[in-house]
Amino acid sequence: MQNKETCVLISDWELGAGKQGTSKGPEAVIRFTHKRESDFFERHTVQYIRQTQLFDLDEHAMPFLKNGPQLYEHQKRLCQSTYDCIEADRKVLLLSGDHSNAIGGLSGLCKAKKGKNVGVIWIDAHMDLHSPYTTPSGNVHGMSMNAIVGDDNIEFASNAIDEESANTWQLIKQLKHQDGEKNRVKPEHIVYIGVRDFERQEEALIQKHGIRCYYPEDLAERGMANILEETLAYLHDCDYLYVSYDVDSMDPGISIGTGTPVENGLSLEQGQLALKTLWNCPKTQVLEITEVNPTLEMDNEMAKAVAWLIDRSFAG
Ligand SMILES: [Mn+2]
Repeated sequence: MQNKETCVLISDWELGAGKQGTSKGPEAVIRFTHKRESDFFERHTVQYIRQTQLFDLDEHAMPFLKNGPQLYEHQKRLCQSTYDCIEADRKVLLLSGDHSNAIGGLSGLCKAKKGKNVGVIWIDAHMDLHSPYTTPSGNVHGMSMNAIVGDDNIEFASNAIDEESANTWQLIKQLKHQDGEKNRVKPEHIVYIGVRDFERQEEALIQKHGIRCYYPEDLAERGMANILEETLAYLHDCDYLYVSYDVDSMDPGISIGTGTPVENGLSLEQGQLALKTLWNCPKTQVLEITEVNPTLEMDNEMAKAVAWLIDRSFAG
C-alpha cells in the first residue's frame, strides 16, 4: 500500500515515566509478533537507540524535570536517527519506552521537514501538555506535547524552576530546530483522540490555542472511522504527519501492562482501525507506539495486544 520503505526504530528510554519497565516493552512486542508467525520485523531494517550513561542518575537533582540531562542526551540521539531515516526517504515506525520519546521522534521529523507544516495526531488517554512550570510529578512523559508546542504555560506556573532545569528544558525544546529555523508544530495542526484524563493547566492550553480534541463521547457518538476522516480533513494543509499511539488510549481491559491506565478507552478494534488508516496515509512520516510496560503484569497481555495490532495494521 505504501511506496516508501519502512525503517523501524526502537528507543528504550524509560526514565521519562514514574514507573520503570517500559524499556522492556518494544522487545516484548517484537517477541509476540514472532509468536504470531509474523515476519514484519524481519522484512524491515530495525535500528536500536539504547539507553546509556545511566550511572549518574539523581532523580532529586531536577524535581520538575526528572532525569532531564540524560533525557536530553537520549532524545538527541533518537532525533538524529529519525532525521536520518526521513532523509533517506524512509517511513518510520517507532517503538518506544515511555512517551517522552515523542520529543526525539517528533523533533527529528520537524528538523528534517523544516519550513513545512508538520501535523500531530496524538492518540492517548492524556494530553501530555505539562511544562516543568506546571507539572505535578516532574515526569517528562507528561510534557512531550508541551515541548513541541513550546508554550511553557507560565500563567499557570506553580513550580519554582532552578536555572539548570530551565536551561535543560530549553535544550530539549530546541531539539526540533534546524539551521536557525525554530520549527514547532502549530496548535491548529494538532488533533487529540481518546483523551480523558487531564489537569486544568493542560485544559487551559487546549482552550488558549483552540486545539482540536476528540473525547470518548465523540468516539461513542460518531465512531472511529468518522473521527479519522474528519481528523485528516482538518489537517489538510499539513505536509507531513506524526502519529503517536500511547497504549493507554485503549481501555484498561486491554491496557493492562501500562503505567497509567484510564477507564473508558478505545477498543482494540478502534485502535486497529486508527493505526491501519493512519499508517496507510501517505502524509504519515512517523508512527510511534509507546508505553508498553511488561513488568506490570504476569501474562504479557499488553505486548500480545500490540503484536496483534501490528500484525493487523502494518502487514502487506
Ligand atoms: Mn502519553
